[in-house]
Amino acid sequence: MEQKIKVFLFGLDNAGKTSLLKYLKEEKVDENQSPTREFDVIKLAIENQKFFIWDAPGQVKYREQWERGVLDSDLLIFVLDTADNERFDEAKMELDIILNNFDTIGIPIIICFHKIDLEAAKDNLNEAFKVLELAEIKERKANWLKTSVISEEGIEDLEAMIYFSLILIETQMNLDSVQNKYNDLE
Ligand SMILES: Nc1nc2c(ncn2[C@@H]2O[C@H](COP(=O)(O)OP(=O)(O)OP(=O)(O)O)[C@@H](O)[C@H]2O)c(=O)[nH]1
Ligand SMILES: [Mg+2]
Repeated sequence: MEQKIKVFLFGLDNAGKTSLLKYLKEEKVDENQSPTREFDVIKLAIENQKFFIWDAPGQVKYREQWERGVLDSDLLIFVLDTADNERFDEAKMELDIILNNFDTIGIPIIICFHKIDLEAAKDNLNEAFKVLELAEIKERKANWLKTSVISEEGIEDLEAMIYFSLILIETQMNLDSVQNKYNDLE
């Protein structure tokens, strides 16, 4: 049976999640991308492996749905609008809610410092690192990169990171099954 990999893509409204996902899937940029209003599940194939990416709606009124949307995820991707430092604290708060969610324990995360084509984003990068406290993320694999659908920076690397996260997931699945067999012996 084909393995179903679920990826939870989240971040504040206007961060650029849907744009990034569209670019990964179709290499297209929609200048008039409208805000997402409900979870959109997009199938993305990388090297014949299918990933089911849940694009979360970022506006405040939809965020309470994230708790349900994140269930059974294999990988988390957090997108930050790096140009908008006025919302870094809000972004950090929402990131922490998901990281502290019991259902996401041990699940790897990729952080995208997005819109890096903008000068403001480049200027804010150090501040973004400090506010998000990535070094403090414990007991899960965390990776970060700079991305943009305008300059295309980081797009191929992001694809590679998503793909290689699969190895981590498979390793964990194998460990789980070894553990189950071991338990059967007892
Ligand atoms: N400069 C720049 N703008 C971007 C980039 N990615 C997205 N945008 C713009 O950012 C705005 C928001 O993009 P969306 O993809 O709708 O953001 P979202 O995170 O999906 O927002 P919600 O669906 O409301 O949660 C749009 O105007 C995009 O054109 C980028 O890499 N660089
Ligand atoms: Mg969206």
